[in-house]
Amino acid sequence: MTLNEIAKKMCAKGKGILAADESTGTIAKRFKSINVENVEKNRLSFRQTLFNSSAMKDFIGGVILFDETIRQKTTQGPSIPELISKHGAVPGIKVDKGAKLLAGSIDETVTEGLDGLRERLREYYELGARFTKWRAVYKITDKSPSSQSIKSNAHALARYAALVQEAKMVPIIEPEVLMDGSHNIDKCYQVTTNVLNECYNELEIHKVDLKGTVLKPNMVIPGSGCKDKSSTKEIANKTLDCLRKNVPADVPSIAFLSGGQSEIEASKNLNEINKINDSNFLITFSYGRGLQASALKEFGKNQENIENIQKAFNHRARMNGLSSKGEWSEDLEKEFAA
Ligand code: 5MM
Repeated sequence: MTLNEIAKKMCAKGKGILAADESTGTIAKRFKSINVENVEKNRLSFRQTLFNSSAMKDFIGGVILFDETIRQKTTQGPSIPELISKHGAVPGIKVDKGAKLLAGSIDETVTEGLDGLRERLREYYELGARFTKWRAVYKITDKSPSSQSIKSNAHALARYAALVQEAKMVPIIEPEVLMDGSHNIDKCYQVTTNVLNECYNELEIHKVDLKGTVLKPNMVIPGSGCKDKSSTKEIANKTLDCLRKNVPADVPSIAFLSGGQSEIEASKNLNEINKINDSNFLITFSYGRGLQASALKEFGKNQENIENIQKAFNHRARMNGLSSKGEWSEDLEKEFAA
């Protein structure tokens, strides 16, 4: 398969990406919230339960894994990447080493992980990965994001993407403008514009073939502490407008992060965007919390109750599958939940 074909397969109509790449620290927070011990056995058990769900075949085009997970064998025998591929989904891997303090800047980060990346990529390909992910993080405050943070993160994202294509995998480019803060939707629009522009400048300089990439952006949305709430329609209009103006047409697929939105908000907003999507972009989800929150709660209630955990996951995957076609509704949400 060409990189372009893989990028389209991951985000095929009606499907999206499951972001199950929580690093050990992040999964620790998630498990703490449900009183589950953060040990390898439990991490495998939760993820394997999701990857064995019936929704995988119909609604999931790709799964982003963490280094530990891509090396694990399921308790039934096959490796985790084999289990994912069996459902027709593409296994992928998070390859960044996290957002680290950016020297010379106050409280901003740059994502690290370029040293030794070429060698790590070779190994991940052997383990079955066909796409990768790298996340840059930008916080909106009076002083940030600074041009130092926007430029350094874009440079790292582009060098990462070039190495990944050299290794014959599709890079997911994830520049996340965080929802934290009291900024309004227009500020988010402006910052997202600046961030995307700089990313695509650098990607061009580093000769990345955009046809073989996937963009994983934030939606254009007010900060979580903003008093002026925006309607779903306004979020959809501004998000699509921002993407149309700042993402080159060669990019085949755009898969949003959920970024702290509730599961329903994430489905509702994605649906509205797809209802008005008149671009050629395949627009879908690449959700972590937006797909897993309810399933995680069930896992916390009873780890052995696979049926309930899978039921919760299947429902969210199905709802987001509908949203990726602009076919979700509150009625269907209730009908299928029943
Ligand atoms: C699943 O969380 C991912 C990993 O985060 P850490 O490296 O901090 O552990 C994260 O990159 C995720 O893929 C995206 O942020 C999307 O997840 P949400 O929950 O925002 O949809």
